[in-house]
Amino acid sequence: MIVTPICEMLGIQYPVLQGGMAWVSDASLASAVSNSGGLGIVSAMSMNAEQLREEIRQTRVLTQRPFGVNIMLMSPYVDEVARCVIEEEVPVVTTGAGLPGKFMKAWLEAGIRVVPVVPSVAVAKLVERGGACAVIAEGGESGGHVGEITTMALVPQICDAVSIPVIAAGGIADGRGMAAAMMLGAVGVQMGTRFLVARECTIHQAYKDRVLRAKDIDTMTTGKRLGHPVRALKNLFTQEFLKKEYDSTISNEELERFGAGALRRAAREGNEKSGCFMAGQIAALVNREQTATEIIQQLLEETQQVLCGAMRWVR
Ligand code: TUI
Repeated sequence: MIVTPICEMLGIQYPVLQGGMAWVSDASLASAVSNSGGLGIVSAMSMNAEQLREEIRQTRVLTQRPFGVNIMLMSPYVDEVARCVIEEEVPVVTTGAGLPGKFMKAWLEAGIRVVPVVPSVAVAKLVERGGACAVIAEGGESGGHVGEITTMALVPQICDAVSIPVIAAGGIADGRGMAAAMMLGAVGVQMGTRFLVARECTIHQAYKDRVLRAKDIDTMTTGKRLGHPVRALKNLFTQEFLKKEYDSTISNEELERFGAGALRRAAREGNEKSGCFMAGQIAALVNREQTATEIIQQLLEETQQVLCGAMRWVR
């Protein structure tokens, strides 16, 4: 058994969170992870308040256990979904791609536990002062919108800088990664890429197949020029995007337009040419479709084994 302070804080059995992935993290995946003892998270990214409300209610039909909602702060619907999580009495909110300051007071007054994703020490300190109960330190190995610093460098620095619990994310997909994160001071992990291939994950099979086949050097980041680099599996889309990114005759607006809808095309349509298959650098380690329960059980067994063997070289 691995029990850490975030288990009690979030009302979960195991210190494992499922990343809130746009067009991916729906009621099916989130409820499966929560039913397996982790914290399932519904992504509000691609939804307006009405759609999110429906997804939250569906999650509640499928699980009695706590779950979270991830609010992508760059979402055009951010204000209405921020209100929706209060109305629906969502127990945990994670945030990404920005600073949650504007919403903190209302969420805390509603009794919501807020756990922001942070890419740097400065942002971690800021959200701690703002009332976050924990932070998710996400390294640049992650899929999707990424910061600069690697998990290995980021987690211990954030652990030193804040006194709230730190959850590690980015490049973690098995017990070795989870044990390593705990050695760096984290008291839990968040995984996205590993849960992409969960049986209960409803994305197109072509997306899962691409993750299952991925090799170590198969991801890349694009979009640095726009201020929000995104890591995804290399394909025709990322190649074309990169070409346009380095072409100074193409405006930022044009580049944004080219990227719009690409994640939906990957996740819902499995479009190999014009889809953006966001995934982390650890995709190469993910080579088996499993249920959420199998993923979490295996992860914890491996972590326990690694942690118990940690004295091996100590004389
Ligand atoms: O948010 C993510 N990952 C994401 S969001 C997303 S949807 C998207 N689609 C197209 C373009 C851009 C996004 C796909 N993947 N992870 C959490 C995360 N948060 N990573 C980095 C940050 C972050 C960055 C800056 C958090 C706070 C922050 O504050 C500083 C500031 O300047 O806002």
